Amino acid sequence: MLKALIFDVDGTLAETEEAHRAAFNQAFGDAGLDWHWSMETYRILLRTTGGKERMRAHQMGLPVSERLSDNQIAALHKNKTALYGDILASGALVLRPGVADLVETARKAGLKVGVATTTNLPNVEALAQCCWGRPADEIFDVIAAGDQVAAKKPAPDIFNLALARLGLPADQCIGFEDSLNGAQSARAAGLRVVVTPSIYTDDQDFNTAQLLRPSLVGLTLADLAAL
Ligand code: XBP
Ligand code: MG
Repeated sequence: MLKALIFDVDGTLAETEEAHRAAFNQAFGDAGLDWHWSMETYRILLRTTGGKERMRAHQMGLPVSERLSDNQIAALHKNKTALYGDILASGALVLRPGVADLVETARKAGLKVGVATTTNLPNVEALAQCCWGRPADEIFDVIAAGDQVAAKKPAPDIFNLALARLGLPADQCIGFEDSLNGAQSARAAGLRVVVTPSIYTDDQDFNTAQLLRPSLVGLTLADLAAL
């Protein structure tokens, strides 16, 4: 029996990563750093989930004398989050095709709708306001986000937290992801997973997903229940 849908945010609900990349680059400039992430660099850096973790991964390629402390990374990330919020507040994003319909259909059918994301909570709120024009807690029954868990995707922790908050076992839920890290996280939490690759993950291998589609357009609850 299908009781809940659990969505990743970045790349799954909307193509957010160009807004994240712009916010990172602006934060680097604000801090007087000469770091700049091109699309090619960012595709590689996205293998590391989480903004602070991604900055740490980036600086592993720099001389030790140029590396920032954890406190400096945290300050940079705080500004990046504010800048990302500004970008979304300007209305820069739309939901990916099929997302709004599936969320609405699920809610009308009495299913719960949750979020399991690596990005931090203010960014989920910013996306809900930008894309739905409503607060996140009116769209989602539970939100598991960012640093609420110690280990980010591909670890199962964030999906496990969403399941715990829903009070449901994994076999009554389906996860929605756009990336290999995300699909592995959902699978490790015991979920069936639907993958809709995004602009930065279209070269990844999703052979462990139950369903791989270009978008959520036309996907019905009956299709999901049959997975
Ligand atoms: C998305 C991410 C996030 C964003 C940045 O992964 O890795 O880190 O790129 O967000 P997923 P923060 O879609 O698999 O959850 O800067 O808030 O960490
Ligand atoms: Mg994602």
